[in-house]
Amino acid sequence: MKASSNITIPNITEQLTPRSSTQFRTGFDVEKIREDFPILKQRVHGKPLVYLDNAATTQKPRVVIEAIQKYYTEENANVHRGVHFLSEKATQAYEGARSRIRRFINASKDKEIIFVRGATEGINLVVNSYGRKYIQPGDEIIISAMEHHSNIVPWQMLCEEKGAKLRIIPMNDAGELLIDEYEELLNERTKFVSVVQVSNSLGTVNPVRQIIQMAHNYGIPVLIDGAQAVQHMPVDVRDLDCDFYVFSGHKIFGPTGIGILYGKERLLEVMPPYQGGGDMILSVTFEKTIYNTLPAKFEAGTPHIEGGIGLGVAVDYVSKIGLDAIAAYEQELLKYATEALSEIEGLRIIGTAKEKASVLSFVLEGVHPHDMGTILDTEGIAIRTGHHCTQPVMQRFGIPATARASLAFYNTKEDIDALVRGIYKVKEIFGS
Ligand code: 7TS
Repeated sequence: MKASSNITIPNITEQLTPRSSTQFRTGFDVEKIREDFPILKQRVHGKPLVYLDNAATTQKPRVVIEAIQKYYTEENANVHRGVHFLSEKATQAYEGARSRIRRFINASKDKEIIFVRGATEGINLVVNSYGRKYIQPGDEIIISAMEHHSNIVPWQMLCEEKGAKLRIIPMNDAGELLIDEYEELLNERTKFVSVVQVSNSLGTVNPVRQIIQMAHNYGIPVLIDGAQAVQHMPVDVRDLDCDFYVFSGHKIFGPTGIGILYGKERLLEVMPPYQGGGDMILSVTFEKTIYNTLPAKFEAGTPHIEGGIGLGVAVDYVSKIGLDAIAAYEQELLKYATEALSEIEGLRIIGTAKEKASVLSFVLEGVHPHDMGTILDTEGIAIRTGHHCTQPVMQRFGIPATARASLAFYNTKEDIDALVRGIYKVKEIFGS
């Protein structure tokens, strides 16, 4: 670390105070919302916690924590099995959560909602079930240049096994997909399209409706990775007309280890099971097994019961605040943060698409992002640094890593001010 003592730090408190005192137009009561999240009251290294790592995982509101506690205090039993009182209660709570999640993304039937461990498992399920059944040698699968590794590696593994080919939709320097190039990639060999809705490392919101429509013109099914979308904007799978949609519970204020695969019924019906075991069968003999109907066919073994229940409560919590209100507030916060960061000399924002969610990746001249993250941590500020499981994005921008501040609706302008002050401290230490 190169320390320097003769650097002048602009008086950022002075600079930022007028902005901080301005109310956002949306009139979002963020202080009231923060009351719902006990962890946000913590101090870290003696400083108030400023949590800006929401793309990695979000914090949990009290209603979710209490639902999990209630489950273990009053309802715990295995589901779909017992005739006894508690098993009935647990089953009702778990299946009730499935309905809440179905409503949340506007799927038409509960059986189109498959509980999985997270976005990663949702994609792996589709690859291993649909992909292994329908992808043939010479086929092509299209993904984009900004996919998370979880939407690259499973497809690569499938392509290797099947002798199929992965084609990549490129992006421009702002981090926007080149839709004309996508059109060029689509042809009669294309058998699947799998694209992220919101990039976790750039923040880009992709025009997935158009991407889906274009694939459907060729009769090609589309999976949308919504891991960074559902917590920021309203998602309606029927309006999108996607064939599959995945997201992770822990990124939408729910528990870890639970996520959702939505699939159109007619596709899920023709797909073979992903895993074998209890619950996914109707009958078993040593000669033959008859598989269960949807959604059980894809849910082998005892599920993450309290995870599903917690996720159901989380999506209801988010719906009550309203995704439109959340999106409007976060857009104002994003604008404020983008302007504040852009004023810092030597700082370059990576990901400057016109349509963005509240994710800010950046690099600072002369400072490795890891050093930045470590110093910010001493100020109580949590960001993520690294390649964010999107190494091809880093390669595209010619950088090894970024620092990333990712915002949720409980973040405030004061959080952004703290981040800016922290970055000036980093600059002071590094003399950059
Ligand atoms: N897809 C996207 C777009 C993601 O951002 C992530 C996780 C995943 C899939 C995988 O989700 P999981 O819950 O199954 O692991 N993204 C990040 C991130 O940006 N920082 O930590 C995890």
